[in-house]
Amino acid sequence: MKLTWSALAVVSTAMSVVNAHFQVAFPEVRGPFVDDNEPQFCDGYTEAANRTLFPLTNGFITWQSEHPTWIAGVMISTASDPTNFTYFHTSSGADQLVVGYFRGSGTTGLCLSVMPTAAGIPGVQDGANVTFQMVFNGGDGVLYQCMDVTLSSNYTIPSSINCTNPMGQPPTNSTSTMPSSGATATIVNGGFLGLGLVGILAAILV
Ligand SMILES: [Cu+2]
Repeated sequence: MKLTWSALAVVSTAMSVVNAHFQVAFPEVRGPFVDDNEPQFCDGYTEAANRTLFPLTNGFITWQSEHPTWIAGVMISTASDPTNFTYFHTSSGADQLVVGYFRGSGTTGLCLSVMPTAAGIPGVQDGANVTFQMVFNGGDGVLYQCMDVTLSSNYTIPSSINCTNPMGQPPTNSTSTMPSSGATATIVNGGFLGLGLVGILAAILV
């Protein structure tokens, strides 16, 4: 019986690794990561929660990935309690983006540069309650995590939270859509900086 349970534990651990997708570390997400729910809106959390301060300019999102290559982007809602995807769309139905979709690589120490006001989205201003929804595809479907924040021109992210290699850029095209597959998508925007640094490091090592 003991053997059976440890075998089950091994299988369970292996499955959780397989199912793991991506996890945001900063700013705080709506609730504890639930990998089975990550294909759903806001990782399954439909109500705003754990609202924290976020800078009006020069912000970033730190995160990690279990997939070595991926496509990522960040949508924004200016509603105080966005409960479904409609709140993250423009009036024309496109994804409302603060980080345009781009292809990148890496698993740890990842961060996305977020300039909330750069896209010129109405309502993105000092004191506004907004929600970021990070969108990710590492090859096993589109995944989501949400961060409810209050934008503040007086707030600076503590130096203890590191973003040494920011990736992503403000979207230049508001109609950008999430590529349907990590394998075939083209680089929509950004991403070259991080990949370029990896290339330089590889060149040095060689
Ligand atoms: Cu995954």
